[in-house]
Amino acid sequence: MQKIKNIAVIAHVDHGKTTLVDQLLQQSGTYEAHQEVQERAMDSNEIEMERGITILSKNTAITYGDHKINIIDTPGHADFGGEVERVLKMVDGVLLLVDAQEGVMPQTKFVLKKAIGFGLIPVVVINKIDKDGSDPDRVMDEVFDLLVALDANEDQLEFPVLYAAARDGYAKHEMEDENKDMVPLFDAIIEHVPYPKGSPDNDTQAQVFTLDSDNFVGRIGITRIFNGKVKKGDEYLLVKADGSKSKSRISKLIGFKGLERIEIQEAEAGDIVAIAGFNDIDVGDSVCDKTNPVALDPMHVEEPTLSVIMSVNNGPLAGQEGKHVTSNKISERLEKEMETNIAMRMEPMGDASFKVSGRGELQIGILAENMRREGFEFMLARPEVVVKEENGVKMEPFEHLVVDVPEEFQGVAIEKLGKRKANMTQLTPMPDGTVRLEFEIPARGLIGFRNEFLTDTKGEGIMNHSYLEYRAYTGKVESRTPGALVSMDDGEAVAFSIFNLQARGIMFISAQEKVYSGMVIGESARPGDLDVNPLKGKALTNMRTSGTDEAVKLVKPRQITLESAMEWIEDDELIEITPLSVRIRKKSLDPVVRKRLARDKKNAK
Ligand SMILES: Nc1nc2c(ncn2[C@@H]2O[C@H](COP(=O)(O)OP(=O)(O)OP(=O)(O)O)[C@@H](O)[C@H]2O)c(=O)[nH]1
Ligand SMILES: [Mg+2]
Repeated sequence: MQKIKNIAVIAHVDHGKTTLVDQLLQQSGTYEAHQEVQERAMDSNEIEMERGITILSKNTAITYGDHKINIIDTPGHADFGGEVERVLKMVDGVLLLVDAQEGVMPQTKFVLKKAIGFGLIPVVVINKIDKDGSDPDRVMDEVFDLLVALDANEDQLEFPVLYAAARDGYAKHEMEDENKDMVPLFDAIIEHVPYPKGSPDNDTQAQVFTLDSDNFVGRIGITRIFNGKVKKGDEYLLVKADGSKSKSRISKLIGFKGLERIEIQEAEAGDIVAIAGFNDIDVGDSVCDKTNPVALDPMHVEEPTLSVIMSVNNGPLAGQEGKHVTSNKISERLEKEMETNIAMRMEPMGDASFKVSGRGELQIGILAENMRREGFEFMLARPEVVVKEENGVKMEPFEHLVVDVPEEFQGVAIEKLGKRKANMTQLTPMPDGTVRLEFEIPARGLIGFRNEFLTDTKGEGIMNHSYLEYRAYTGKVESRTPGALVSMDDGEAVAFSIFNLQARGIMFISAQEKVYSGMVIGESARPGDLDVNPLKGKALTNMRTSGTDEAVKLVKPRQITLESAMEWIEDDELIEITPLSVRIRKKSLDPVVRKRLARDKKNAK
């Protein structure tokens, strides 16, 4: 029987997980001599490469001595925490990376809490020790305190520690050690990560934790085999979370080796392999022996905390830039997403609209970004938190928030967060002259906060948050104060009018851009919306010198991105998203209707 170790690499965002996996792949000699490999090779999808972050967890396998090590690289951003949760059950150990300067951050807590809950003993890797500001001793203390706070058991508190610079390719047991490679880390994995339990002689039990597809064989389930064997050509029973069963033959069995996939004939308990042949295979399904099927527990991940209404674009420019624009197409696409993305939900709302729920704005934003790249066109409303009722009490999600700010911005950060119902739990002066402030805050208070925070701290503030728990609803939190500049006409924006409107606020559009009545073309300098005309040409009395229009000096408009728009909009606004454009508009395009709604709202107060 092959000797196998299964590990997941977990950490807060950017602490170096994917870079570490690069080095493990390289130094284990998994690549062929001539193979050309990109940096952060596991971040293989388009948006991951563009943004330099991991979004989907992915697995690879290396050989080290006589061991096979299956490694799952996970995302560190809080919005993709569901990815971490679903893989933790598939492994027998974790590498917990912590940045030697930043130390324990919100997502470090979230992922470590989950790992401790599964009874795993972390191999702690204090990473980036090459950084000037690094303080490995302090960070090591923080990790220990965190484990104590998480009620880790005695074995878990005995966790092994390594000090590493993943980018430079070394890890060591003590800071003083001189070695220049990853051998100490490989050895720590072999020594401290337990061998898989289960036996190849038992009846087959495997569970799917990721879906994939292959042009030739269709849907593929990447599975961890807990017991027995899986053989190509043999028949197995697929048991779904709802208990329904179906029999199929494995048409293709795929093993992992570095970045490659290889066809294999058979695999056994402890290993991670991809299985083809089951048409409706889903994440969480069990692949079982057909005569004695014993399904594994379905997978649980934390429920979504944020939702957004997605609807068919019905504005005046609808259908001009997108390929898939109908409610049917959008519905199909969302259903497909929910099959693989177990941390998200979708619910048809009637009126060609759907409620899409996830862990945060980035997670929903990435789905929307993927859809626009695929040719979809649609609208998004303002994100709302998912409110629940427990024993008659209205509950809302809370987040653990850490902000790092230069000392002079401490006051404004505390004041602004106070208005958003944040409760400060800790204030720590950091060695580099910044202050670390920790808060517990209703997730609602964070919607739209990032922009304001960056402005207030002149771009020097850093904020990080991750899900804490549901608590009693806290009442109204403050939101955007500036109003919108709303176009009152349809047509192409004229440079001369934009020039004049610049005095009223920050423009979102450039000259010649298409606008329509009810479209938001800028942020007003004052509270309250303002209807403006971006189409007004130059007054006739002006001298007509040729090229004067170009002479008009226009400030560069604020770039509206999908995510900045999600942060910015209010309840009465929508984002219009097409493969080419992101526009903001009023929900009701008719100015008369808007006036009436505004008056009703005022009267209601
Ligand atoms: N100075 C220094 N930088 C490092 C080290 N390891 C990684 N980095 C850098 O840290 C950044 C983030 O690295 P990634 O490997 O993408 O981090 P990650 O944890 O996979 O990030 P997510 O998957 O998005 O959570 C990159 O710019 C790396 O080059 C290190 O040992 N020292
Ligand atoms: Mg990564």
